Amino acid sequence: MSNEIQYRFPDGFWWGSAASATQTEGAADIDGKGKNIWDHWYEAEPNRFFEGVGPQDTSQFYYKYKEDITLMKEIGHNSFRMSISWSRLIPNGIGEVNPKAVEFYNNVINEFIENGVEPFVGLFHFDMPMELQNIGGWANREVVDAYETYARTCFELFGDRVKKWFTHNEPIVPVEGGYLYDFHYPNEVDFGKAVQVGYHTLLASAKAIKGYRESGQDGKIGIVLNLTPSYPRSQHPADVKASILADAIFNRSFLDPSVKGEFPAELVQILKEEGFMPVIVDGDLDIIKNNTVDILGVNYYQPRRVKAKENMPNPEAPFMPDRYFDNYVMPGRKMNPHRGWEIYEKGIYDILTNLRENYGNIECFISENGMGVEGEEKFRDENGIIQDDYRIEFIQEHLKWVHKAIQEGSSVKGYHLWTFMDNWSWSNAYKNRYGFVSVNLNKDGERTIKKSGQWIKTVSENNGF
Ligand code: BGP
Repeated sequence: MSNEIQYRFPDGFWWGSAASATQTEGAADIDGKGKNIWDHWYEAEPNRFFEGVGPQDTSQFYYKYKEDITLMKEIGHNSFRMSISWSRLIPNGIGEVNPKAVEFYNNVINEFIENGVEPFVGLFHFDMPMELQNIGGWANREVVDAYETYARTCFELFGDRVKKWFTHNEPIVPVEGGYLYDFHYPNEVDFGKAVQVGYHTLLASAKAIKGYRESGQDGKIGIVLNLTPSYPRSQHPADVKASILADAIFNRSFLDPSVKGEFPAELVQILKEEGFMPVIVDGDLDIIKNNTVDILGVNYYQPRRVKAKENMPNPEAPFMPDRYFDNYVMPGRKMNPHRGWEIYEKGIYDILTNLRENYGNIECFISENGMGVEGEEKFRDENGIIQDDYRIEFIQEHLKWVHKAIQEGSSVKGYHLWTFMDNWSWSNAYKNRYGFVSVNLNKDGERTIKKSGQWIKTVSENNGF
C-alpha cells in the first residue's frame, strides 16, 4: 500500500466540524438562560421529539467544553463552527446581557484559541428567543432590530478574538419548518408569512454585516446556506423549467441577495403574480445591496430532483411553493436510509462550480456535510471503537469532488463535517448519529473517538489523503 497523497488540499485548509448551541450545550434553564422556541416547544409537545428527549438533554458541551476541545485538537481540527445561543446571552432577546453567558462564551473562545482550533461563530442557528417569538418572531420587523443589537453585542464582546462570523445558519430551514411544512415551532402553514420571515431574516443578515463593518474589526463575516442543487427529471422543457423554479425558490432566494445583493427575478415575478410580496420599507433594498457577505458557508447534504407538475393542485388549497413542481425520488440512486436523503457526491462539485461561474467565485467553505446513522452501537468493536467505514467513505467521496473543484479554480477554504460528536437533532433528538466522536448517553455522555475521527486526524495532518 502506498502512502502517497493523491488528493492534496491547499495549505492552510480548514479541517474541522460544526455544531450549534441548542444541539450541544444542554444547561437549557440554568445560569440565567432564557427560553428559546425549542425549550418551549419541548415543554408543550414532548412527544414530537424522538424518544421524548429534549434540548436540555444534549451532549452537555456547557460543562464538558474543555474535554471536547481537547478531543477536537486530538483529531486534528484546526477550526470549528459553534453558535452563540441568543437566549443565553440576552435572555429576553432584547435588553439585559447575561454575565454568566459572557463568561461561558469567553471561556469557550479562549479555550479554542489556546488549543489552536480557530472558532468560527454563528449568531442564529434556529433558536429564536421565546420572548421574541411571542411577538411574532421573524415575522415581526422589531425582531430584525433586536437581532441587529444582539449581533453588535456579540462583535463587541468577542470580536477581538473571533475572526469568522456567520449571521445565520440555513435561514430557509426555519421558513420551511416553521411556516410551511410543520417541523419547527411555531408550526404554521402560511406562505405569505413564510415570505415575510425569509425577507426579514435576510434584512437582519445585511444589518448585522453592516454592524460588523462599522465596528472596524478585521475579520470576515458571511452566512451559511444549505444549497440543494436542483436537477430536472428529464430535459423536457417542462421539467427543466420546474427545476429552474425550484432552484430560485430554495437556493437563489437566499444565495442571490447574500452574495449579489439582489433577489432573483423569477422569484420576484412569482411573488408578484401570486400576491405574496413581503412588506419592504424604503431603504431596505439598499441595505441588502450594500452589505453582501465576505464568505459563504455551504451546507450540503442532498440534491433536489424535480419534475413538472403532473396533477394541478386544488386551487382552494393554501398556496405552497410546490404549486409549480413536484419533488421526486430518482429510482436507483444511492440513499442514506436512516435520514431518507439521497447521497449524490457530485452535487457538492456542481454547487462549487456554480459559485465559481455565477457568483464571482466567492470565497467559501463546506460548512456542513455528513451522514446521520441510526443504531451505530452495533458497529462498536471489542476495543470500544465504532467502525464507521461508511462515514469515511461518505466524506472521502465528497472530498474528491471538492478537490476537483479546487483544482479547477474554486475558492474553497475548508471542509467541516456535521458534526464533531453525536448531537441532539431538531426533533429527531439522538435517533441519527453524525459525529466523529460517539456520545454514550447512558454513561454520563462518555465520549469515544470513532474510526472516522482517527481517520480525519491523518487527513488533516497530511492535508489530504
Ligand atoms: C442541518 C442543520 C444542523 C443539523 C443537520 C443534520 O440542516 O444545520 O443543525 O441538525 O442539518 O440534520 P438533522 O439533525 O435534522 O438530521
